[in-house]
Amino acid sequence: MAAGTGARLGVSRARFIVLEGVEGAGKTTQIRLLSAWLDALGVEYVTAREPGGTEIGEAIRGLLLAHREEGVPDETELLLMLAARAAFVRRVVRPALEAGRVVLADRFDLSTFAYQGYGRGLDLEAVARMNAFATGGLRPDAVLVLDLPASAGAARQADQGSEADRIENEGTGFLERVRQGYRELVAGRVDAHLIDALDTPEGVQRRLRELLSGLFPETFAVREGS
Ligand code: Z5A
Repeated sequence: MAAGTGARLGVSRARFIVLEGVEGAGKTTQIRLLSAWLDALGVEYVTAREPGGTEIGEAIRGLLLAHREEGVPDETELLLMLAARAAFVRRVVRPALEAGRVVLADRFDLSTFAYQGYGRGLDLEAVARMNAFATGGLRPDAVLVLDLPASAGAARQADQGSEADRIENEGTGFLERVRQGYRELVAGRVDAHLIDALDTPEGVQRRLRELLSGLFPETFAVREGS
């Protein structure tokens, strides 16, 4: 059975919200804008990225994203992502939800299904079983998938001048499989929502706020004076 998030544990405003999408979709930008909104609403929150968010998770991130001459077997990549996630859930997400805070996460389990499942071609059912072990069954309250063609995301990253990491370096064929994977995954999950990320940052942010206020008014509705 899925373990409870803050809301199910009786902490009314705690919600686990995940931003997803291909590189350059705007997750970091939107989390920054959502943070400003939550500040204005007086909602307590934490933000974190995956892989990462903990000391061990950040060390694993370094292992995963560095370029390697001999390559990284797909199974090794999957297990490292999940090893980082196990620490992330236990050290960051659960404590924050239990303290009544909103968690805004830059990636979670949909990334694993999209990248290691659709992108690498690993068996989706096996990925789901291993992911459930790593998370202890914890599921997000909402997954907001910023959708845009992989080539558009890569172009944004190139404009930014940042060097491609090992996974980004797989090229647009791989990243387009990931993008299509996200679209199929959203269609099969009630907690996931597809958002057009080709809109302006402000337009995307408007849509995210509308969505969250509609889904969880007790957490995200505007209160008097905020
Ligand atoms: N990965 C995996 O394989 N399996 C897993 O289970 C997990 C992860 C958890 C982590 O990278 C890598 O790990 C990732 C997936 C893999 N590899 N890839 N690809 P990451 O999450 O740290 O980084 P990223 O997602 O690849 O890139 P990013 O820099 O975090 O992208 P972003 O946060 O989505 O975008 P951004 O930084 O907000 O914006 C990028 C640029 O676009 C920037 O210049 C913005 O100003 C601009 N931007 C943002 N929004 C807009 C709009 N709306 N219009 C125009 N320009 C915009």
